[in-house]
Amino acid sequence: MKRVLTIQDISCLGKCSLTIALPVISALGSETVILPTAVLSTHTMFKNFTCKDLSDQLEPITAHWKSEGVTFDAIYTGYLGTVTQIDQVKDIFRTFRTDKTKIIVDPVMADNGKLYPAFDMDYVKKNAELCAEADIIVPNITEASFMTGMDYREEYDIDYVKELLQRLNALGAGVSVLTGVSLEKGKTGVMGYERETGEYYVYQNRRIDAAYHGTGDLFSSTFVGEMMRGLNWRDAMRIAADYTAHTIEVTLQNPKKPWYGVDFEATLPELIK
Ligand code: PXL
Repeated sequence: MKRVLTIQDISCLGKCSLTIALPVISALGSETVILPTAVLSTHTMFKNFTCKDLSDQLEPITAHWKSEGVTFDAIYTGYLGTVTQIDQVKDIFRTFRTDKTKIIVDPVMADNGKLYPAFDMDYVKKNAELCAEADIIVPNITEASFMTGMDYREEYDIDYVKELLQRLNALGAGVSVLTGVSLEKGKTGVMGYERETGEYYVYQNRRIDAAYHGTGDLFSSTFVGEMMRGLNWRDAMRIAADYTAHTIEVTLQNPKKPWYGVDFEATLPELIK
């Protein structure tokens, strides 16, 4: 069985970061080891959330694992809290990276052209450094534009996306997967670039006009879980895009109209079939 380490916060209520990564990657058949970077009462789109930073726990926890001889087939990082925490995560990569460890970085920090409340340009720069250490990165268009210094655009063509991917590629990771890429009216999806082959890969499906929190985490967690099942990055990206779109559609049909997260619990049985 593959073993994945995922490093991100626990938002106790909110369906994002670890509360998505743990169930999804486990359901896809990999042992999922978690390293919580902070405990929040909810994700940061709620008002008045509490937050306990766990930076001082990262070193003792990982030192214990090291002394136990633990190894990982993948390390997947998502939302992190601070610039110093990203430096700690870089150390963790150095400690546990082997020839067969896939490092997947989702530089969670922004969406819809804006940084999330806790972040600034120093954080953007640090996240770009973290991306340089990854095998695969999965930013959305906003995060990519911040990290590459390109203008964020709501409307664009494929040349804009190719340029973003080339600049992401220059950051250092071997595969760059951009999420939230809409190349035709009524469609949205993903587009990736692989340095070794020089190939682009586009996958588009229907666009659903709804924005939920945690959908980026759902995409990335599914992507990681599918890669660990042995799929190549293109197939993993396609399945993760379909699954995320389907889950948004199912959530929209929920008469209770959830606002803070998607109903992935309802769709997970279909994913693992
Ligand atoms: O889904 C990304 C995410 C993860 N964790 C926390 C967040 C967010 C997005 O805002 O606030 C705490």
